[in-house]
Amino acid sequence: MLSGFVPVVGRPNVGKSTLVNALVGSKVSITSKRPQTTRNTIRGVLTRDEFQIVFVDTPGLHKPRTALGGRLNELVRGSLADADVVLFVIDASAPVGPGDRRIAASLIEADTPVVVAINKTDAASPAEIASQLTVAAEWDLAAYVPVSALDGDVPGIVDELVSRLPEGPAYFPPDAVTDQPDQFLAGEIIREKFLDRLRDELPHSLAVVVGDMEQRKNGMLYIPATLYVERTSQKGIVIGKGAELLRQAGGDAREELRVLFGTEIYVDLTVKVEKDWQRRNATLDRFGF
Ligand SMILES: Nc1nc2c(ncn2[C@@H]2O[C@H](COP(=O)(O)OP(=O)(O)OP(=O)(O)O)[C@@H](O)[C@H]2O)c(=O)[nH]1
Ligand SMILES: [Mg+2]
Repeated sequence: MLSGFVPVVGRPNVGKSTLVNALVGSKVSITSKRPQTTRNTIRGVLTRDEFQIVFVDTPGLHKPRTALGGRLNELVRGSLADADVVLFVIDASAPVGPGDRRIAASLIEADTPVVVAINKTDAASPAEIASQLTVAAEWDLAAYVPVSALDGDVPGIVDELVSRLPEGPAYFPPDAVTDQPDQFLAGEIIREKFLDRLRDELPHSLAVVVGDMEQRKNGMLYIPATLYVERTSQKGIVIGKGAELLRQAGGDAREELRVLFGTEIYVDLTVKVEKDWQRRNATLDRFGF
């Protein structure tokens, strides 16, 4: 069969994770309107008789301002080193910028084939799409495909990728969509529900660490999660007035986890302050970055 690894790269917030979910046909990676939502490399697998594509969703490439930011960029570079084909995502609804150009330049240097997805076509006029295409065409990469990941309108991407894959083994069982441990996935879904409801800079300061999950005798899956913020003032915001935010976001997470794991869920949330964790290497190690 044809098989290989396809890192999905681009600036923060261009829709990489939404696109991976649309291509895999299952939610493997959380998404949000906040930049820098994805903080790990997340594999999403698409298997057919003739091929297996292992998509590797990656954090948005950006100018790092913290130790975490630096680590995230390194993670993307590492995933590019193992690439068979690269899927480079740009935003059709915003002009091609210096961030996109920097990424394009580094991709041109490596000689892995690059397929460019021009995403968010639903939010762009035909003239905007055409203009972004014209600018990006100058990079002379392997293929250019306009898509709307949000609408699940992603025609042609899979064909463009498969036609450039080498012969290889199936890296994952045919029914696998991801290789993430349940514990990690649960933490991500909890984090997503807080990102949906938090404003300003706080999303960057939030980390979620899930402890040992336990199937209880009453049929409930018990999920203990600690939410880490960077300052005492943020703790109150995450909890909310009368613990309202904690209850609402916790409820959203419980609902999605119930469907995902097919069992009743008890999400036990604790909020702690871990001062400036994004900037401290020891904490980043402990949080698994
Ligand atoms: N209108 C529109 N919005 C989209 C589309 N794809 C993604 N989005 C939105 O763009 C925002 C960012 O999407 P993500 O998939 O989280 O973006 P990302 O590139 O993974 O972001 P990072 O992980 O932060 O780098 C979310 O609000 C998505 O709903 C699209 O095709 N059309
Ligand atoms: Mg993402």
